[in-house]
Amino acid sequence: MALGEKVMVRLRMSAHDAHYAGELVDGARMLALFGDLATELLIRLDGDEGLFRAYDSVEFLAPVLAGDYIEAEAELVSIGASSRRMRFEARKVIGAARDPKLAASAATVFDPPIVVCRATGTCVTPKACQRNPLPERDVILTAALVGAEITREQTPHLPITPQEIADEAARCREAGAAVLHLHVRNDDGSPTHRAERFAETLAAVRAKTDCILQVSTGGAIGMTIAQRAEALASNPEMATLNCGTLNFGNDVFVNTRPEIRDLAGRIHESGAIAELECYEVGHVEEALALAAKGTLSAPLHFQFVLGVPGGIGASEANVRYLRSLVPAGATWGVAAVGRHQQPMTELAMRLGGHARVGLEDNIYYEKGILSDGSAPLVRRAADYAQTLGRKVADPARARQLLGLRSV
Ligand code: KMH
Ligand code: ZN
Repeated sequence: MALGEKVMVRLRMSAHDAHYAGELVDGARMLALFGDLATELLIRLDGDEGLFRAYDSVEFLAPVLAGDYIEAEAELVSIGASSRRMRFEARKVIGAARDPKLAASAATVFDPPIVVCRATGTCVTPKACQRNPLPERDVILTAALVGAEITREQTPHLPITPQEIADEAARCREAGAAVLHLHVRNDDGSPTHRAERFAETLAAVRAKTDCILQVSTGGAIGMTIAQRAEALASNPEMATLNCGTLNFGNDVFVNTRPEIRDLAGRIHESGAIAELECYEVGHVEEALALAAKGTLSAPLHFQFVLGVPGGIGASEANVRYLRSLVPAGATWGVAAVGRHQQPMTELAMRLGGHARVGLEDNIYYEKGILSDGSAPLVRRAADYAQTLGRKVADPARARQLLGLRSV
């Protein structure tokens, strides 16, 4: 059981449930359903029925009548040391037609379903009753500072020189970043993947932060695999492995299956741990196939890249499906581009995942307002994590969670 998981029940309100005139069912009947759903969430999370402490909001939004089929759902939205905050919704999906022109047995399917009740509340499982390890409470924030596409014309806040990147890295570390995803640039701002430039840039960054340094082997569109692999010479702790080809805007980001295996081997030889960049469902399946063959070693680290024109869309349904493919013991996070970055980052954190923000993927703090570097985006994500009761991991904790050797 992880954050964001849902449980659901569907049942028919009978004549016995009607409590008021007009076959009206009392609202408390919905709360009884919510209590059973809360109990199921607690049993799945803690192995204990726990206690319902309090509702902080209950809204009755439409009448429930005998004969209605009610679908009730509960979602685990945050986990404290013993408190468990949940969100509830009951919807009627079918109801008697109650039309004198039709047979008394006529019934209607409501499409979309009619929401009859919403609530939020907090349950408690005393620590002594908690029988299962808590799911991932720590969240790892990655800052993608530079990328290969953004230009100074698009934003004056783009760091370019090794020192500018190091200074921005320090601000991101201060804001809550544990991992720095790095591309490098020539002094004129053009993208390069030269080993010397990576060595120079990583040395400057290492001098200013203790973050986990993750180099890109994606490089820029059009770079050869050999060029892209030059980043590995700078002894990074992590490196990205792009797990498939895709249309990337109007370009094609080519990662043939032999090239993916080639880069996976080079990353392994360099001693770095791969982060699996997946832009499509098939990319996740490719990574799982490589792991099954032993080309990739556990623990696996998935990064779902969302919203790239040509890649999988940035939606909750897609994130929930992608997450369902992640095997036990693996970590997952999202890197969403542009306007999708903030909502998908927050969704991922609600669902127990990790997140990546930064100018590489999004230059705006909010619509029409450029972000003053990547650090404000990191800070906002860190602040949001706190509201969920999740702890922002520092680099040392992130190394433990990612299975990296401590430094
Ligand atoms: N800029 C992201 C959409 C990589 O550098 O290996 C893709 C990315 C991949 O960051
Ligand atoms: Zn990148």
